[in-house]
Amino acid sequence: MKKVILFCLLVISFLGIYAQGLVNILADDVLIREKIKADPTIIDRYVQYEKNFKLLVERSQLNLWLEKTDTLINGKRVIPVVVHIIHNYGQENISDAQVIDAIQKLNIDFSKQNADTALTYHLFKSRAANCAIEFRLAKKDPNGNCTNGIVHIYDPQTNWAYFNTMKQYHWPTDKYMNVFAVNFIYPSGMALPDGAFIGGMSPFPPNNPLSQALTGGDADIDGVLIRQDCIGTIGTATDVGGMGINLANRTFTHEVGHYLNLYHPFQNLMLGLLPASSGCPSFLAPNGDEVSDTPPVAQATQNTSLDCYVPGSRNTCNQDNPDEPDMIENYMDYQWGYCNNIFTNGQKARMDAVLMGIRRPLWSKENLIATGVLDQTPSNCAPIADFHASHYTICAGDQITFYDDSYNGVVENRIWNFTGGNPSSSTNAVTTVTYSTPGTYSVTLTVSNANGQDTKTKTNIIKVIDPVSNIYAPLVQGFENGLGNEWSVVNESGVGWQVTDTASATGVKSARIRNFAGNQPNSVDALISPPINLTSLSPTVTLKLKFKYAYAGKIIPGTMGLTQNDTAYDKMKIYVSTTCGKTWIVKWSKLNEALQTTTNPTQNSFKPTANDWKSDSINIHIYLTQQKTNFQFKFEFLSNGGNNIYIDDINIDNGTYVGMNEYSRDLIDLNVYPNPLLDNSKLSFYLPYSANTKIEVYDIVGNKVIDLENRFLSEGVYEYALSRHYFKASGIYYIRVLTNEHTFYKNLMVK
Ligand SMILES: [Ca+2]
Ligand SMILES: [Ca+2]
Ligand SMILES: [Ca+2]
Ligand SMILES: [Ca+2]
Ligand SMILES: [Zn+2]
Repeated sequence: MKKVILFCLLVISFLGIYAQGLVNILADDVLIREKIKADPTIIDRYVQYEKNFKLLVERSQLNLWLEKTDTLINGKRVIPVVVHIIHNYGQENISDAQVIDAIQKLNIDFSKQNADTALTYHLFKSRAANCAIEFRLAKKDPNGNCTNGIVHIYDPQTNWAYFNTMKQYHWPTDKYMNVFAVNFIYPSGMALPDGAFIGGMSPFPPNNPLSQALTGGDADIDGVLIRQDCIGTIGTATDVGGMGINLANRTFTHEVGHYLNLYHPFQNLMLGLLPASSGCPSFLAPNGDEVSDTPPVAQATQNTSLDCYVPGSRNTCNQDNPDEPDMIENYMDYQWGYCNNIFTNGQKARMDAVLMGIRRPLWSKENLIATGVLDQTPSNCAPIADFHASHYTICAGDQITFYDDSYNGVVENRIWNFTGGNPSSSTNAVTTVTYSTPGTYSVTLTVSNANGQDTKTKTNIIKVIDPVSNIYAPLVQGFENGLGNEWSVVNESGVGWQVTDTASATGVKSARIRNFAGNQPNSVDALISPPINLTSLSPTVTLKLKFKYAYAGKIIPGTMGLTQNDTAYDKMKIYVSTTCGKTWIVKWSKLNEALQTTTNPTQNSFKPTANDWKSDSINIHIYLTQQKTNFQFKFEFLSNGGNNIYIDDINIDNGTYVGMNEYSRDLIDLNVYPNPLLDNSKLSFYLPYSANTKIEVYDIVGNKVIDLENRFLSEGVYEYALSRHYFKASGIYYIRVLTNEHTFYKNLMVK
């Protein structure tokens, strides 16, 4: 079954910002149309639902909801809130201060305390509603334990968050309004254009047939899903999508409007069956957003620059009577956040009705007690321990910095334990630790305050690697014998790199990610080589990382029309590291059609033919000239819900081989002293057997600059003068000692 989304998708295209000015890509209409096309009976259920719901609205307009006056707090209905911050220890792990700011701003908007009500068009000022709702962060969790209402959860799915995320982490939806702050909202079954993102989305109450169509009737999928930089007005919200501005400061207000059963003023569900959609009233679709004091709007009002439209300046529907301008400043329309400033009395009546109906348990007195929100003293809970490290693999002798990410209460006491590290313990929030011995190590953090303590141990998370690898080039990986123990696979979600016999460039096997199905868009897959010692190769011949790959895009018929030709393409990057995986440098990157090795994308699970394989290479000679003893590379694949990728015939070999297995450079004691070179420097070595021997000096690109020796030598010690004046230019040079059996190298610095 095709999965489709509707409701608020505030999609902002980065690409549009620089090329064509700021553009909102509107997904809603397309998505609603798709859903209704697939199941037109949604309309019947919707009409019936709205008919019943209107009865509740009428009752609330008669103030009959005051029967629950006992739970009004300062004249407001108080809704307990829990904010789940789903994060990957990056900036998306937003601060509690940003969440508290977001709740404050939400309360300002819902009680009409916002200063920009002054900007409301004069005709609409009298319709502006104080919604008399107050949101409060919960002080007790579902088990009655002390909470500050903000939960920080490590989960890489923050990069592809959707209904599953809400399902997985929600607290009881009849007790809390669940808010999920995430790094990236990625609806399953959908391909977003590169650079576009969704600001937030929120299902209507779970008894609304539109929500049911979406969630499959799962009442646990209920709450607000919002990008971490579209919630609140401080912290990451000041730099939405890296644009350096907060234009999404009302996304939270808008989404909570949906949560309380508000539609967009440009909504027109009935036309879902017709080719063109307009929010203007028609015989088939008279009701728009089901609110009478919001004038109808033909299409979402979208800013084309950072400026707001002048209030009262647009009138896209003339069927309204009297014909009023569009209420472009309504929170439920689509201008930038700072252009919006009003909920109407009609919208409030719908919110009142939903608070009398399905959402009534939230603000019942028993629930306010159960969630602790009647107690307004600042919470002081025991902290919950958590931490992350700057790096998880390093070379022996290198350092890692650890960060305390504990939450839920002030940390008054802290003790770290770093097995195998120096220091081996610490009480600082941020601590740098040196690891000297190769191995795998665990880290423990214990935090406490007067109300309790908590301990977090992460077992074997630190990998310390010998910087001199005993795996020597040449390296040939054709996957015919599997991956091999030394290789590692990172798989954030779904399917990962696996050896397959489905297709191959050479032999019968290759490595593949079966990305066509079962991989979450925006998740990362990596295939990482072991550290490779390059000193076994000669730098006289250029060294390249060679490989073959095969890839095609995926045609997704009948999707939302958000991507060109409805095709999803993915991204692959190749990185190298000479720091045992601590840091990586991108050497190769391809995405979209450029990654494709076929002429066309395909609707099927991609399986390459012989012609579909493409050869490529990356020049890595610099690492050979630098005599790196731990050269590593990784193939990283970023899924966009596209198709399968294959690699084969990975190869690090320049056809030379120093023969380290038998005679190492150490064995012949090949040495230059002083090095960097001075006028009295000498080259010396011990020749362990008698042989025809050449001694040559090469520059960094492999040009021979000096012939020092070319004759038969007996076993013994030899010494040659190597004066600075032999060399025209400063730089790195190589001495090559070549016998008929072996070649030995030594690098040389000339300053
Ligand atoms: Ca209306
Ligand atoms: Ca009008
Ligand atoms: Ca192969
Ligand atoms: Ca994966
Ligand atoms: Zn919306």
